[in-house]
Amino acid sequence: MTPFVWQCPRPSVMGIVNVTPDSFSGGGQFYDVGGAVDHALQLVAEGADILDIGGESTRPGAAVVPLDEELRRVVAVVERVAKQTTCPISIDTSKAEVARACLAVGATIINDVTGLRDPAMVELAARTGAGVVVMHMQGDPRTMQLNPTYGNVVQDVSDYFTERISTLTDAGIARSAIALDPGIGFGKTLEQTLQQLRELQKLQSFGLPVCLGVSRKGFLGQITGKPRTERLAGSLAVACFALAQGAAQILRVHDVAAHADAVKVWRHVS
Ligand code: 8Y4
Repeated sequence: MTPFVWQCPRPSVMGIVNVTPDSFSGGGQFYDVGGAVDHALQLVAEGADILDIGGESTRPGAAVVPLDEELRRVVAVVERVAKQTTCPISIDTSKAEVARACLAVGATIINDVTGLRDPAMVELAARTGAGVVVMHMQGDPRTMQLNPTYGNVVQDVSDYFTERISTLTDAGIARSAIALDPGIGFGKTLEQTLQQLRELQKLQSFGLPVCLGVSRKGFLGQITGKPRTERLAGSLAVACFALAQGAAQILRVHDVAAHADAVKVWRHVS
């Protein structure tokens, strides 16, 4: 595989594709592969620059699905989508085994919410030349929102990236393959999230693309009182705030058409 190099001459829209349990299976034993493939192709038609395909192993209270099953279904979706589009595919996983299998069938980017905590993931990325999204998370998905604590969240996230960039490049991952992500909602209170967003621009000092995932997230609900289905306007407000400062190069979103329009209009007026 030729090494992946992030190129962000303009902001990219990364469309979220959840490979969710089939609603007919009544408990998450079977994934809706066809539905996920159709959704992915729909997002490409809406203007996605990248597709982020993932299972949902981190959702609290989700039915336990055997790793083999999750692996097979996510790989099947990546394989089928890769055959039908040239849109770059990122695989949302922290499991090196899942990433390896998806890279083998056409994914070129690893989006790892643990920031490549597993040395096997680091080794895989180095060996394959895959692009990586290194996300910050305090703690683990199960306990991260219990009592997130920082000296200064912006400084601590920045220090974390300094360490990760050094570890990853020492292991043979090219700097040009790395994107950073502050991990909005991952071990951060509302106030910590707002602080991180207000000072998001500071992450530009690394000279690497910054990926931002705020789409429909909990803090928007805390501010507006709206449920997940009614958080598009709030999501767009944060996206435009970040774009206007050049603070985010990749927007990870559910609503691709709306964000693609926002990026297009923002470019015209800026
Ligand atoms: C509705 C449905 C609202 C799901 C929120 C959610 C990020 C990420 C996630 C992120 C990167 C999520 C996998 C959480 N968030 N990857 N992944 N950055 N790079 N929740 O912010 O979208 S999952």
